[in-house]
Amino acid sequence: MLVSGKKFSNTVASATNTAEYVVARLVDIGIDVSFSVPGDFAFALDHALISNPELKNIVNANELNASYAADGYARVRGAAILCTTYAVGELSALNGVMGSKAENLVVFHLVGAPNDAAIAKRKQVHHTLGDGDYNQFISISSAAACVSAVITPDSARREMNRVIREAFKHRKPAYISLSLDDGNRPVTDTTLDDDNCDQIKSNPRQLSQAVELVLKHLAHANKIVAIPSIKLGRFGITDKALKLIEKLGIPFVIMPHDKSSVSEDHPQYAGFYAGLLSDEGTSQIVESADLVLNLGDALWSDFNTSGFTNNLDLNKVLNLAPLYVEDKNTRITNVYLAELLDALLDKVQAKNYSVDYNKPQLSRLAVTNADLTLKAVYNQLLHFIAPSDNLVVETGSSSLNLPKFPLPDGVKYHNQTLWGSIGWATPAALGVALANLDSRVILLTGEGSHQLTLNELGVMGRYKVNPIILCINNYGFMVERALELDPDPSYDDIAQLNYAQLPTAFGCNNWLSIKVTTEVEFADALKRARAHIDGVYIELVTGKYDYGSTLEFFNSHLKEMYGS
Ligand SMILES: Cc1ncc(C[n+]2csc(CCOP(=O)(O)OP(=O)(O)O)c2C)c(N)n1
Ligand SMILES: [Mg+2]
Repeated sequence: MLVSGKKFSNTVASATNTAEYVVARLVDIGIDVSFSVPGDFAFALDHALISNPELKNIVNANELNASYAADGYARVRGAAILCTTYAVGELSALNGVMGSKAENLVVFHLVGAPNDAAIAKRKQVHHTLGDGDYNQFISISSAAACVSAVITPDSARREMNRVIREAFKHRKPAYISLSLDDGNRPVTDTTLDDDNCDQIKSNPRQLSQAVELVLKHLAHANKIVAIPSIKLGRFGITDKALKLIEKLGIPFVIMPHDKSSVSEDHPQYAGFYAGLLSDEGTSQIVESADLVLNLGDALWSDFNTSGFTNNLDLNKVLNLAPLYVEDKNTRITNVYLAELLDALLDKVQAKNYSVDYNKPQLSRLAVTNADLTLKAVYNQLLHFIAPSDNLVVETGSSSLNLPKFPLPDGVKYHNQTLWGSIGWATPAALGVALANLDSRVILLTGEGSHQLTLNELGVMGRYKVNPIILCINNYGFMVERALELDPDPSYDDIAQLNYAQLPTAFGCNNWLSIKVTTEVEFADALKRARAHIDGVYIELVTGKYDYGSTLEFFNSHLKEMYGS
């Protein structure tokens, strides 16, 4: 199954037109929520979204929010539907869709286009530049996808087979354009629907070369350390990779972007690996290994390596990427990691290499009447999180400070570590919540980021989503203040809103909304939050220059951070 948590249904059978067919194909792979902003050129698609009996359509506050919400949903369920209108809608969504591309998420971006007759006659219709050129927006939007199609009634089945297969092969967004009049016409394409679009096959010869290469590396190494990547989850193969780690009997470490891919309570866990910010002893464990097994193409990016302060000889790395295998000399393509892991699981011998690592324990700080500090916020939050929670963390001081802390087993951590577009987390929390109705979503956001997309609160209220939102109000863009050479530039000051009043203003009925300024007030608010069944909004007032030690570290390593 392509998408988790849902049975294969057959809504394609009742599709009466091409728009309904396109939507039904996506519903039938297990997607049960769509995120959208309607528009006249998209009416056929919009109708299809609300008429499919298995689909709940969410009307977002704007297209960028919709794209972030789709991204959040896809993180949990494996794929999402985003629907926007021609040009003005689709272009607004593109930052979010591009983020999904960077973060390996399948988002089907459906866009309603003007009527074919208008396009053929190069008419000057709205949402165009008036120049009769109807290709430019398709080419811009396609750049945020790994596959794109202009669907027509006589290509719909063939093209949907192709689009779904490619999107799942790469685990990246797909762009689907459908004109208003074609959307309302019945499908005439007689190609058979391919219900096994996720059955991606390796090239057998290259797969056996890859197996040989990996076995050769394993045979020549004794000290082997694995690094499981977040992409394992995206490709639905975390369990297989963990089985390999267990069968080999080798330690594994986790980098910031890959946080919560595998439990930090696993007996073979050997720590948080992030350059000079690594757990004590973990850098030594990784960097002194004979072989580092990169499972799923974990990135050696700026934030994964704490500003490139790791000291790992990359020649020792064997990268088992989702679609290829690479060592310092060779890259073998057309190898699908799911199949490679299966083959390796049959063949590898235990290495039984163990290391000394003591997981840092998070002591509980005493709660006093003192003004709230970031340190107290993290400490209380980390003791508050329950194993079934989904923690959505925004870019900014939150995402730089938080990954270093151990998380309870079972907590799912979501962050846009590579793309890092502020504003993502608030709508993404909506998407994560709708994807996972049994879990409580905790959103940790800075107030500056929140300002970009906070109108999505109204959507949360409308659809009765009940996150616990922690909005840190530190009087501006603190992460930037911390990274500036100029200590206090005025561009990091932002409008001061009455954050705790937002849920009421946005119509979030029965939400608990509290502004806290001291440690004890925060502790009390958290207690009430867990017991409150509707949404909770806590504004946390912390100091304007209260950075946290991680940011101080980044500040003192700015040169490395920017790659020089
Ligand atoms: C879309 C976008 N615009 C600008 C930035 C640059 N940027 C990164 S973090 C940040 C400030 C975040 O401030 P806030 O959310 O208040 O968090 P704080 O660091 O203050 O806790 C900015 C402006 C970005 N990453 N993405
Ligand atoms: Mg801030």
